[in-house]
Amino acid sequence: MMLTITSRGLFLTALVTQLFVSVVSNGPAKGVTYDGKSLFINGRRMLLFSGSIHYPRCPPEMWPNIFKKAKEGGLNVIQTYVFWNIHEPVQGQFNFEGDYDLVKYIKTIGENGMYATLRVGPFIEAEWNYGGLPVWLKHVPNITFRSDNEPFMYHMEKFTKMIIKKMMDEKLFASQGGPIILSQIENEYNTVQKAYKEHGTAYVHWAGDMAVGLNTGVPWIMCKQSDAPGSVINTCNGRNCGDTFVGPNSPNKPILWTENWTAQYRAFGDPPSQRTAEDIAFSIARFFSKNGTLANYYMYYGGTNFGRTTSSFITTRYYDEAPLDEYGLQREPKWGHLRNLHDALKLSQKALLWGTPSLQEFSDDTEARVYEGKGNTCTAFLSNNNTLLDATVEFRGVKYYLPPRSISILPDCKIVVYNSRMIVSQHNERRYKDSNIANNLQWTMFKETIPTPDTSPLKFVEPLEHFSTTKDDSDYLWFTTSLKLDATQLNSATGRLVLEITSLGHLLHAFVNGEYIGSGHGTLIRKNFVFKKPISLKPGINYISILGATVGFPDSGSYLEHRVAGVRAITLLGLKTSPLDLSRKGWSHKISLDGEKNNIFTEQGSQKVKWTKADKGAALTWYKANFDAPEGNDPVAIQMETMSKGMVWVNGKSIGRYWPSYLSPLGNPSQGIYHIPRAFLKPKENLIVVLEEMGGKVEGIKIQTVNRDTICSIVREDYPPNAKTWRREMGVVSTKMKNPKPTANLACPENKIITHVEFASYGDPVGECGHLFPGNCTSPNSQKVVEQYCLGKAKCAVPLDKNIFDKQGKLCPNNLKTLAVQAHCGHQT
Ligand SMILES: *C1O[C@H](CO)[C@@H](O)[C@H](O)[C@H]1NC(C)=O
Ligand SMILES: *[C@@H]1O[C@H](CO)[C@@H](O)[C@H](O)[C@H]1NC(C)=O
Ligand SMILES: *[C@@H]1O[C@H](CO)[C@@H](O)[C@H](O)[C@H]1NC(C)=O
Ligand SMILES: *[C@@H]1O[C@H](CO)[C@@H](O)[C@H](O)[C@H]1NC(C)=O
Ligand SMILES: *[C@@H]1O[C@H](CO)[C@@H](O)[C@H](O)[C@H]1NC(C)=O
Repeated sequence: MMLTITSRGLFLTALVTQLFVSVVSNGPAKGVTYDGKSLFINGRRMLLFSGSIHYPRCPPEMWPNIFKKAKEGGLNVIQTYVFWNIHEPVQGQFNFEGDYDLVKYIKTIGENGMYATLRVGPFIEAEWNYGGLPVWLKHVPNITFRSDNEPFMYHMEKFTKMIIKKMMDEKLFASQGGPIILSQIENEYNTVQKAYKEHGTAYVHWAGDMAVGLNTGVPWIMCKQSDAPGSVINTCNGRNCGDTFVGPNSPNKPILWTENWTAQYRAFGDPPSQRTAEDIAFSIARFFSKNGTLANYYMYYGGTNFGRTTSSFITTRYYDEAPLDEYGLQREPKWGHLRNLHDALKLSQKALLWGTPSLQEFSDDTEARVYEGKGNTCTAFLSNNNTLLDATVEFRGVKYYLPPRSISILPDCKIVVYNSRMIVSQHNERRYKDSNIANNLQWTMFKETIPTPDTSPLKFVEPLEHFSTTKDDSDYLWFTTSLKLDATQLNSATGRLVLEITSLGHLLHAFVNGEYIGSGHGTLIRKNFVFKKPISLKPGINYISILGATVGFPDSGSYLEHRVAGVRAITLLGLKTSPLDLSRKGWSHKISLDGEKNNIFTEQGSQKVKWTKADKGAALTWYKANFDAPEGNDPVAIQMETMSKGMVWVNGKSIGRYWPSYLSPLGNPSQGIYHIPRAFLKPKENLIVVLEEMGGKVEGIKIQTVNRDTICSIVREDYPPNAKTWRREMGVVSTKMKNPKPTANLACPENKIITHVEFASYGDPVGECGHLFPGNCTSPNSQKVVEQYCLGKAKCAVPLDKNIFDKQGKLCPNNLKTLAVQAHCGHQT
């Protein structure tokens, strides 16, 4: 996982750029250099606002729109990892096409006027299968990953060189006129270095030297690497780099934040995680107030872990809580509040990049961080670090109010254009709607045959280790054996017979004589588990068939090449001679399911098996149906909550693993709804195939469209006007507004207009978008005024003006007034 926040990096809009033409250049005209203050990109200091977006986590059809929204959000850098295992799935066989077209991805970033950071790794962690390392690497003789081990270094260097050459051949580095301004070698190595002792130190220095030797003309970075060698810049990853980062290991290296986590990635079994817009804004502002010049949001858009690409137990949806949600829709107020922050920092960039910092402390919790430079440039950050109490501070003769744990930005040391706690950007709520035309699903089914030792080719005394046996060709590995019992043994049983299976992870489904008897699974933290279930056996031969499954290879920690999973020990309890250890009884193995081998999720493969009308939900069953693309252009999702665990394919492409039966401690599925990119769909007759491992109600599956058409604004009288309304000219910050006041700004997504005003209250309303309520005083004309400003419009700005809502000033006169509006967007009819 990486979250990078770059402070002091500003993406210059055309307007701001003009103001900076006169700025002295301090580096070479081409390429990237740095000093202790900032990077120089093509000779210019810049503040850089960066966001992580990963190419394999969204189809290429979505890239341009995602980049456009990132740019509108104020980003000027896109950061991506390079995913070795998708590019070289089989040793020596490369794939850089289609979804994996890295060159096209970097070019598209450049075409959108943004820079790129390339995190080559090639170990990347990233909640990605095996941390990005190809599984074949595990089978290279004598290999030790991420250590000064000849086989590992050989393959790592070879891949790194190939990627760098590919980029250089296409002239993609800034030194060649391209968009790449930084590259990263290795990833958070400090977290495992100790485990490798002196081999770790030798390795990480070798890696840095090897990378630098490739002469890309742009700096290399190492995140979380306090002893980054030579010219390699060590950077911070985390939540609050403004306070936790001790700084680079040389005064000549700038302060860069390569991962600031916009939320937390989620594993199956986790409750929802959220990091508020206010909290992220606070830590980003803090970072820029303390000499930071580049911050990266990890993730700015998370997207989807399609197919089997996640690491162990990670959900299919990735960082849905990011400013752009899984569907690429703006999550508000996060997206807008951070855009406003970037605007405020851009207004301050001259002072931040060329000014001299100073600190004025007012109290234990409050302080001013000021940057002053030539020609009276001055920018101040006023901060209140107390999480409970607000504060008023006097700065240069003026009193400023600061809500709890908040930072105000004064680009001219006078006017507050932004406060991290006062959200003036719009809010919204995501809603799902069942599609009218896509839900006429006529399901048919195909049941997997439960194998016996006769039909399982791989024989061994005891169960084989799961990862090494499947080599990740499939999640699934069958373990089968037979057990002969005579009537006397059964009759003398002391009670019920119980099958006990110890597993090293991640999941198993047990069958006795072809009958499903139950499942068990581990967790992200504790992958091993014990499965125990009463069973019935008959005199004569009994078959025990265990389907072991993994949910992604591990991605973190040391010695990844030695991790193990799968069925370990099998015991039968309850016989008179009990317990009966079956672990060394002779086990036969079969890799993957018949349906997988036949690719029955494709149009062609589906014809290889016989499908019958679906009946009620048995374990290990494939289902198939056709559907037409849902109406309109909104993104498409599939509601899977009536199913248990498995995978879904649409037109032969896997949209990922689903596992709604794994409930979080709150009693809800960690993920019940899954994304089907529109790019996977044709207008008619789309083939959907579902593999269900444990049983579920297939008729409960619903195809939906997703929107954020419910938009809100919740602003209070004392909030600053939107940062966008301010200009900086000749060092003076000003606005065209006569009497600068906050406004309730609403804008519909896509080409929609406001069709209803669902809620409007000027007074003391409470709640959040989708759940707003009037308080004890509400101006009676609230609804009418807001409708006048907004109805039928694509966007509107309602002034928070007493003269409009409360001319007589009679409305609860002692309260600061809030204006809350909720509106619905739709297409013009
Ligand atoms: C990113 O921001 C969050 C929210 O304040 C903070 O908790 C986290 O520590 C930051 N990450 C780093 C690497 O500092
Ligand atoms: C692996 O290591 C062993 C012991 O060091 C050595 O004898 C063997 O030749 C090595 N194999 C390869 C393929 O390098
Ligand atoms: C910022 O940089 C200045 C000048 O290099 C230094 O004096 C100051 O201590 C730095 N502030 C922080 C918070 O690192
Ligand atoms: C700010 O407050 C947080 C939470 O109370 C605390 O952990 C941190 O040390 C404080 N930072 C400063 C600079 O006072
Ligand atoms: C309205 O007044 C009641 C009673 O004084 C109070 O408990 C409640 O918190 C008030 N509601 C709001 C939204 O201020």
